[in-house]
Amino acid sequence: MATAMARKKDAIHYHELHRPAESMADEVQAGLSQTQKRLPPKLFYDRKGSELFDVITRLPEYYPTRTELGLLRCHAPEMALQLGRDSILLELGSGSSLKIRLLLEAVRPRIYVPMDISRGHLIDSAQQLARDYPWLTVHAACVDYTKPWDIPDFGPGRYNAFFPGSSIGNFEPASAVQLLQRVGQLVGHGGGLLIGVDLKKDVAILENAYNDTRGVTADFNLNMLAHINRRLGADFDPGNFTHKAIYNDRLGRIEMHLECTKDHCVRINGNAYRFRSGETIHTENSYKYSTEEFHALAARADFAPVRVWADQAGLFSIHYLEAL
Ligand code: AVJ
Repeated sequence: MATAMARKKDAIHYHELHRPAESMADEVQAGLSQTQKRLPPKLFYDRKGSELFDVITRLPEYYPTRTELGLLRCHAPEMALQLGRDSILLELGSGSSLKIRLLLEAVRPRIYVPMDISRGHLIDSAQQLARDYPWLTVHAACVDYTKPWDIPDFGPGRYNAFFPGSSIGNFEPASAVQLLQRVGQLVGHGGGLLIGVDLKKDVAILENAYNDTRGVTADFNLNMLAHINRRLGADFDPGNFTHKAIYNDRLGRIEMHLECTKDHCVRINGNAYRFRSGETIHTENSYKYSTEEFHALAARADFAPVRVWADQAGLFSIHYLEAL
């Protein structure tokens, strides 16, 4: 049981639910062996990547974070009414745990469970939060939520999940359904899900958000190669790749790629991978959903729509749904 792994770290309880070393080499090997090479977006988030992502969230072109924060500020009381008080509140991909601050006073959960793959960043953020909200019990869990996972047993009570940032957009629709099904099992019948979903919109706005003029998104994308070098002793030269982000209109998603600029080989764990100039490594999808599309997706995971909040310009939405 996961609880056995709980350790008190300063002001928080910590749960180690992730065994990264077992899987990373296999996932990289599998992804780079395909005709269209691919690497999973979770590999963006080493400490440096988490820091770069925080810079992205403040860029003028990157509207999602700013817009979602505005919605949270504006509608926190209504959202709190839906979530109810004294719940056990899980957060998927909690990152710096900044968004939850806008809800905490209104929601007053009994237990807050930030979950993230970036261990150091998770612990620092959870500890800071616990210091700032002394009344709150914090159970931080290092989790790779792209794999089946369980949470410690927090006993009976109302369970809610908070999944902001439109990270659900990183998943292929079929995998998104699977993840939401898992969330539905964790919160149980009648449990709530408050989830941020990026809306379909003008292509220029979308593409600019992933091609910022300062090149931070490019650094974020390229940092994945440095992360793999460090963790797996690979010899990627990031100088041989350039950042590329385009909107795929047919599939309704932003695609990020690392485009190879010269023929060369990369060695990882005793294997050699051949790269040709012009080919790409597909590093991320970011699906965009209309409200109707997202309701249909959620229905496949047995979540019933209850409320949706969106900004005036129709850039971003936050859904509250209930598990059937
Ligand atoms: C964290 C997955 C929501 O898809 O917009 C930002 C990640 N990638 N810029 C997104 C990201 C490039 C982000 N999510």
